[in-house]
Amino acid sequence: MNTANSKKAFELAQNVIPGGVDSPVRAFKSVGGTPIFIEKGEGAYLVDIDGNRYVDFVQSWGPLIFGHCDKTIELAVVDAVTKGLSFGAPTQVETKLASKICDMFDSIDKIRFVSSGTEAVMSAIRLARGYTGRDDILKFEGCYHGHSDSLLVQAGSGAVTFGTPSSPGVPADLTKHTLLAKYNDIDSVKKCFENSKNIACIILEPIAGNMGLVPADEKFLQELRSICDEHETLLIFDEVMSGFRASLKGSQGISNVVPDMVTFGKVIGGGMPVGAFGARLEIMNKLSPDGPVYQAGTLSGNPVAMFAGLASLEKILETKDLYSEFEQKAKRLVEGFKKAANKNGIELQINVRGSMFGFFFNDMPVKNFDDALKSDTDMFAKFHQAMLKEGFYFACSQFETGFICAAITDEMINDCIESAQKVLSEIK
Ligand code: KE4
Repeated sequence: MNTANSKKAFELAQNVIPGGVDSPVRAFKSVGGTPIFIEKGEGAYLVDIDGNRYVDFVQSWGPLIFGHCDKTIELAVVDAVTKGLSFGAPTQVETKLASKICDMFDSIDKIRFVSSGTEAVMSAIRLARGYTGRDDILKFEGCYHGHSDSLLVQAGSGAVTFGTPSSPGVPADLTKHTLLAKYNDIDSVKKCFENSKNIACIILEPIAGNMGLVPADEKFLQELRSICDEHETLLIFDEVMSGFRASLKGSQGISNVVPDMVTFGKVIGGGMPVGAFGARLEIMNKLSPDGPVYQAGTLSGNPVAMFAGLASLEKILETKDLYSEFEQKAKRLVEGFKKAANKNGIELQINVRGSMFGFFFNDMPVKNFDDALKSDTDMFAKFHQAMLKEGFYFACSQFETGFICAAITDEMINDCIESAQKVLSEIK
């Protein structure tokens, strides 16, 4: 596979952009090789600047549920652009998209749009702190919620539950308000509540996609709900990735547990920059300009992005059996991988939730971040690189999630499984 142009482009990019990329994971550091530079998308495919075509199982990390250049979404964007790119003033399309999302969730009376998932989570945390008057927050090892300071936290020494900064530039003074617990481990959560009577919220990915795909146990979610009720702590579901991907209602289409606040992103922007956070009236009324909790954004609710998101959501609601078809394809794909791996003496753990799928080169089921870290990342890297050469584009890290989109056909799934059988027999 010729990637000469991508190699050249990557060299040039690194002269003027840190790491040559605008988001670190794109640099292929954990899988090796040169990141491929994209020329265009076409339905289920990515085409790189050397003319190579790949079936895209990343879809811009989740937003493109109908694949690239979906005509419906494209027309909505083109039409919006002809009326102007941005006004910094209210538009009716914001109300339309907000109403559509609020109508889908009993627990959401109002929603605020922002321009990224990071912004949505950062704002939700501030609102939870403002609403409860408490400073501490609780997150889980292995869950990623964007790069705002309070959430760039790693486990402190085993004894303490308070986190330490996971990045230079984040003051320890800030992260001392962030407690860390173990995913799917309710005792570690109880320990945090013994160490702090000042916890404003628990935030988690109810279907974790940033340590690889690791769904929370239903019992664990129920216990989190009870603990939050007992301590009057808000439960925040970060569904930036799982929203409209795990099911029409994200984790809430699968679990019976209802959070106090939800963050969204990705799919609700249809490929354009959008994030959002929503909750019941008494919480959202605390938000400026109604309430004292400040939050703002020049391009928040950008009309072009709103029309893209609205077109995406309307198409989702109009498409029959969308998620059952996604789930069938996702299951067939990773079960095909597992069968091929086992045939070659390789252990593979697989997970599926709607259009989301994950596979770990690991001989034990993965229930939390410690388990995920035991995966064979070298094997993952070899698989990723080899599948790229076969024309299949997967997330460039063992600790990410793959996606099925509506443009991916059964034939593409069959071809991918066939390639995986070939690759796994070569790399074992
Ligand atoms: P953004 O700021 O990247 O739009 O959203 C942050 C975020 C928040 N919450 C969850 C559950 C997320 O998955 C994300 C972002 N997801 C990653 C993919 N693992 C984005 C890819 C990247 O960082 O380049």
